[in-house]
Amino acid sequence: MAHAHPDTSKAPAADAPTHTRHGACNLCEAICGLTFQVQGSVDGTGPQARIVSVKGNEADPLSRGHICPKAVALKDLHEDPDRLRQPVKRVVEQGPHGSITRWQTITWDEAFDLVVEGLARTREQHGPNAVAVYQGNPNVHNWGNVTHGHLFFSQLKTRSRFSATSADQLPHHVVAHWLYGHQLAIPIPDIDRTQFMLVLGGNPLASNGSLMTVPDVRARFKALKSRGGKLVVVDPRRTETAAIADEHLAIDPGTDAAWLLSLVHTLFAEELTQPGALAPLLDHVQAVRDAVAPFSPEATAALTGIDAATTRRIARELAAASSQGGAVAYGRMGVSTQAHGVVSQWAIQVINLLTGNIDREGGALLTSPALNLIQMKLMGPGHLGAWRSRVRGAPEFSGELPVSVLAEEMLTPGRGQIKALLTAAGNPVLSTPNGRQLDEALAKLDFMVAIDFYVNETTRHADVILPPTCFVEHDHYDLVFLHLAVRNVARYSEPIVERAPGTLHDWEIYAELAQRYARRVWALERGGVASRLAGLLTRGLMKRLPPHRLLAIGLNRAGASAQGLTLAKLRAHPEGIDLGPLKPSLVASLTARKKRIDLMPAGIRSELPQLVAAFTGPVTPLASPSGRPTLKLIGRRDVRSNNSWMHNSERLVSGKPRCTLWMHPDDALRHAVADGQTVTVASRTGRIAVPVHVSADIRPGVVSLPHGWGHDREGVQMAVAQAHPGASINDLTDDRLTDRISANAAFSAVPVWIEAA
Ligand SMILES: Nc1nc2c(c(=O)[nH]1)N[C@H]1C(S)=C(S)[C@@H](COP(=O)(O)OP(=O)(O)OC[C@H]3O[C@@H](n4cnc5c(=O)[nH]c(N)nc54)[C@H](O)[C@@H]3O)O[C@H]1N2
Ligand SMILES: Nc1nc2c(c(=O)[nH]1)N[C@H]1C(S)=C(S)[C@@H](COP(=O)(O)OP(=O)(O)OC[C@H]3O[C@@H](n4cnc5c(=O)[nH]c(N)nc54)[C@H](O)[C@@H]3O)O[C@H]1N2
Ligand code: SF4
Ligand SMILES: [Mo]
Repeated sequence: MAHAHPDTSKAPAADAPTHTRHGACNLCEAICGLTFQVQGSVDGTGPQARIVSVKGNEADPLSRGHICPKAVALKDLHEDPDRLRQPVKRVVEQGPHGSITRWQTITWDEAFDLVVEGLARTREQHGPNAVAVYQGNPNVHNWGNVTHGHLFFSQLKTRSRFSATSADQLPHHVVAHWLYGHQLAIPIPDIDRTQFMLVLGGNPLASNGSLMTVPDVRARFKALKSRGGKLVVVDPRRTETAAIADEHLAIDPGTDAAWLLSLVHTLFAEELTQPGALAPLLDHVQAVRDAVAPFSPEATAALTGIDAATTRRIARELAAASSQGGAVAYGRMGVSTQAHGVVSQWAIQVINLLTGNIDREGGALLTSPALNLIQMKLMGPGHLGAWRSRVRGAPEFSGELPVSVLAEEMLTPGRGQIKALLTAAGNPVLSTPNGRQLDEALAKLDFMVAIDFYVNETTRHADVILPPTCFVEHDHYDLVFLHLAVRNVARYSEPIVERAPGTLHDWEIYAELAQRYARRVWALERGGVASRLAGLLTRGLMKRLPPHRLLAIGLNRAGASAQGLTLAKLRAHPEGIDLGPLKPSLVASLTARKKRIDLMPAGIRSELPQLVAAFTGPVTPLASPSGRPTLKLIGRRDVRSNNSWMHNSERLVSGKPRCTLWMHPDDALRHAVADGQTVTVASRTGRIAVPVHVSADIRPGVVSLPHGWGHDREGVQMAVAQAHPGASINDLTDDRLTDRISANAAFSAVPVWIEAA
């Protein structure tokens, strides 16, 4: 790989002139527009540039100037001395006091050779499924991974594919696929026009929204209230969002499905259904009515902790608002990652459909992005259970197995056992259930490679790490989150600064890997010489087609350029181009895909009868070993944290430790623990020590911890994070607790107990 670079090694002088650059933040789904002040060269002609300041871009039609403290940390990431800029390989040496691991910098050429050889050899020896892939969350936040990643992954021909999706939003995709015929057909709440918003298991004031790209959500909720609308939050904790809501219902964790079925029950029982324009398309309405009959609000109240009168009132308020401007139920992480994630997300869609709020202003709508991945068929409609995992028999979804089975597929001998792993922009040791077990399994692999710029809890197990550039060093067009935004916007950002000499973008890494791997496994590939040659040629071509060229082609294909939306125009408007509010479009896209909406998919039809006893019978306390009182563990996000990987920025981790166990005063009394005291929390899978934060803002019997902490593992090379390690909630969560239908990780309501204070 020869990359010519001018000498940019000198830092710009302190009084060097500053330039203004517009970009976006890719850290979370809000994709806020940013304005950077940059000193030095931004085009490679002078000393390497330095970011002087980061501010919100007032001219951005979506984010309107909003940012959060993490945006400024993009500068810290750029400057972080711990961030890898060159490939490294792990070298274990025998010293006088035992073995020592060190990371040796190697050339890109050597690194690619090692990776291709390591993966190809495993495939030759153990078959394609012995090579696994785990793709973490930033893959969808970095468009080069979206445009070029599949080139390489598809070549591996492995069924052992995993991603953060199954520790997150998998139920949304299953339900979208079942109801609307496409895994990405997720209706987005029309927050700017609705009159009633019911939020379950989401805390957008901390997370800045999810499956709802909604920068400046606080102002949008305020506007909802000032136009006479209502915000209701259902969450076991009185979150930042619950605190500004009109009403907060502190539900018992893991019971949302029961409560939502009671809402559906009430809509039928009180004749509140009004499906509106979609009515002629709905199949099996009567079957839903019959199936929810046992789940009256009275029958589920003991389980959920929400009294029947409140449930009935919420159903009535939602129905009333539906005929006065629109209402929408929205559920996120907290309801996806539980034992009944799919049933919960299905019930949410059913409520929105039965009240006529899907595909209408003020309800929830599909978006109309300039590049529509559904319409352009750039993503398949999805499939569930086309095959099952080897050990547990968990279903695949759209070619991926749930990450809860990853460790057991590595640890269980037999044909198809995973022997090699590629992680790309992921940290599954901290982010997947029973992370400690995975940590141990990774240490036993024959070969591991990570595409990542940190030596963290996961990548420390790699044989080779391929580090891509960081966000401000490459251009960006948000292929995924512009699809999920509360307003239609198109925005392309140039790189903010010149990349460091000799570095590669993610897409370049994939393009190179794809080409070299194709040559290496030539003999293993099926198909004739012609098809194999075509594959090689495509890969050679894709190496010459950077993401922005594909964007230009895509805009043309989508017909967007016909309406004047070209790459040149996007370049002239780095703040973004407003394409207007969400518009009804579901019916048109439905007819093209799947003509009707089956309200009662087979997976739900067989599931509901099985839930009657559990949801409406006597409430059984959680199993508790040796008689210890058992608490239900849930998660938590903090605005200054970003999953597991922004903890190496001093400004984001300074101040009081945030990895604390929230506990209700009654439980603190029962366990004789005081605020600030460190306790050992245990579960079936492990134990961790964390300080307790006593607060009446959490439901009794429930404790909450944030995820993404636990940086004290040996070999991590992130100095700031190591100085603020915290402990990993996923040493307590359980790979055996999963959603009954999709096998998505069930992080909510994990039984834990306090071992020692
Ligand atoms: N208990 C519990 N567990 C959870 C959650 C929870 O709420 N509770 N949340 C879950 C959710 S929603 C998610 S999405 C997952 C996230 O889980 P993961 O995706 O596994 O983990 P992240 O912490 O996002 O790690 C991202 C990694 O990508 C690297 N990275 C960042 N940018 C780039 C880039 O541009 N290119 C490359 N190649 N690498 C990059 C970072 O250095 C880091 O190592 O965690 C899940 N785990
Ligand atoms: N600051 C910050 N922002 C982020 C991230 C981050 O790590 N930090 N991560 C990003 C990612 S990858 C994602 S997916 C999104 C997630 O965005 P959100 O879905 O908004 O995530 P959380 O803030 O974790 O909110 C989940 C809420 O569910 C509640 N909850 C837990 N269990 C239950 C339950 O059983 N029932 C109900 N009703 N509620 C429950 C929790 O108390 C919590 O308030 O955030 C994104 N934005
Ligand atoms: S809310 Fe913060 S982290 Fe999310 S995109 Fe905006 S600035 Fe970035
Ligand atoms: Mo996520």
